[in-house]
Amino acid sequence: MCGIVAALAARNVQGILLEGLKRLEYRGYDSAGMAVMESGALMRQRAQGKVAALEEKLAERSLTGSIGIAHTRWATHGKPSEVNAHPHLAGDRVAIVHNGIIENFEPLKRELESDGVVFESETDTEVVAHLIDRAFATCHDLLAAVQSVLARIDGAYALAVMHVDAPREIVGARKGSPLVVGVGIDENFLASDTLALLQVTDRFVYLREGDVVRLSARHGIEVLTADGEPAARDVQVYEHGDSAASRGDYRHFMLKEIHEQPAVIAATLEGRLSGSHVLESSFGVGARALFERVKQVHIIACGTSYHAGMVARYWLEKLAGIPTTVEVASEYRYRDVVVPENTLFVTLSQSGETADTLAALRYATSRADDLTEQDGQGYLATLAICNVPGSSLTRESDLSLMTQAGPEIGVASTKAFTTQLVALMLLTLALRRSRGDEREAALVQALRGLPGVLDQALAMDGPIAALSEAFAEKHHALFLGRGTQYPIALEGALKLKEISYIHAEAYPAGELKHGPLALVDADMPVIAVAPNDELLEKLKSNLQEVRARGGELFVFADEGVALTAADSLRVLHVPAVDEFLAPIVYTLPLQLLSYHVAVLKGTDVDQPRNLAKSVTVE
Ligand code: HGA
Repeated sequence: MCGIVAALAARNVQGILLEGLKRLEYRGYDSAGMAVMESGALMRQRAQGKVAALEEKLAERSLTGSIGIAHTRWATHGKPSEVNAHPHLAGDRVAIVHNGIIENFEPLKRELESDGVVFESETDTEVVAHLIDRAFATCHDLLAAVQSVLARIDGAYALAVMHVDAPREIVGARKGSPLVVGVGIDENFLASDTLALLQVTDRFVYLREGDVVRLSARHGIEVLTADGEPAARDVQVYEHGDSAASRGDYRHFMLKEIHEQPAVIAATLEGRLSGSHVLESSFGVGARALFERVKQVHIIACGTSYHAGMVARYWLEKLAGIPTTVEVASEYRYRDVVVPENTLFVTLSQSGETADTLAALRYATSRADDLTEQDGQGYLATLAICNVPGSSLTRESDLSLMTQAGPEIGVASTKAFTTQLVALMLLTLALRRSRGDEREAALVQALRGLPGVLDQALAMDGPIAALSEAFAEKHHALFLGRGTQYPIALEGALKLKEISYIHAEAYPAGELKHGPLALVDADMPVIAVAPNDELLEKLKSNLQEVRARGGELFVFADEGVALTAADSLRVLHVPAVDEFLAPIVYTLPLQLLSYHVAVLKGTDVDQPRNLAKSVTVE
């Protein structure tokens, strides 16, 4: 999604803003722009396409000044074009960058047009620029002007605004879209995420929902709540270092992140296990007492996180005996949900800012209030499983469990997914009634050994790279799995779609004969995930159904599985592990397969077309 960077410094800011935009490229975007206050005038450069195109323009005509705002745009209102790229100006007096959607922009635009305002772009954002211009003309204070305009706009936003008559100030605001303040020495910054600013600071203020902030040479950083009250916000030190922002020796961030999985899973487990138990305190204060009352679980997520939730449903029902539903957030939030007594509401999101998931959490909380009024019921508690500390999702949930994946730059999620699975296994074990039994001890031991098994799985890289050649020319692929491997098949298909643009579908293997078998021929590679679990024999019969139709089969199977490779059947052995952890291990070869197919096809692996990293608009 869009990225914002803003800087108020005592030095030239063009380089800082440009580097910030490059660090935000991973979020996905279609155009970029920058405005700098140059000798009391707002100067702007914008370009459609990559930040490199903006950089070329800046090489021809650089922007020189110590205060500026910059943006990468992922179009929601108006096509990707230079004229729609941010920053937007109003009367050469106001410059604004915006992430999000102004839902009531149409009536506001009509009102401004009938007042003689001529719009330059098709965006919703430009409305805000003109409203601020008008408000400033009356109050002559940028902060007050922005506050008065925020009272008129509906929707989601992170904003950064400059005005020529407030030449040493930047005002920012956030509601529904992320914005952090980077705290420097005699210089301060705003950005959509910390990564954009790690080149200049490791100290951050995480703004809260509704916060408005003024950076000024005179007053430093002033934060106000949505009600206009001064707010004290802690400065937090970012502890992951700056290495996440570089690919190191890897060709792509995605490959680096695939290879980081053993380490980040070890980090996610650290401090969460004691002897042969999971520590409930990892989930927050009071988790133990709450968990004892849980009778149902509702899991809400989007995309890859939704697949993690689907795996957890099998775990929670089989290991903990707790009825569980899993639903995509964009459906859940518009549905009349029935909440059985003592239901735990769980959200999964890498960024903690996913618009639909956040809206679902807010809906669940409001729903709980309705239900409480009506019949004494509502959700027992809300729990967020998330990778970004201080994010909206964690702040607004009763409990949270942080995954320790570190920053994930590749748009296609890899390490965030497997660390979510580990977190969900910890939740499953923490919710079991029969705590302290052999099953828990065995799983805790298997979890401790998991990073080592994942290292072995990564050694499949070479054979998988060779295998990927069979896919590069194909237009379709079918993934099959059963039980917990069905969501892994879905995730494998999603990965292939996302980065190689090959149309891929996943089915529970038992569904094959109920429809998709009609698609199977020599041009449709079929990938099956077949660990040595109780469903293996059934899966083998499904595989015969494919072979009988001339389909080309690729089977990922445990080392002990007796499947003999043949002309139309290729078998890749995956290191064996406790059957409950197999979905985590089997994910890695499927990630590697998508990666190598995409590399062969020459697609943009880290920033696939049309996609954005943290989806902060609905
Ligand atoms: N609505 C604005 C900003 C879009 C956005 O935030 N994308 O992530 C536009 O279309 O320019």
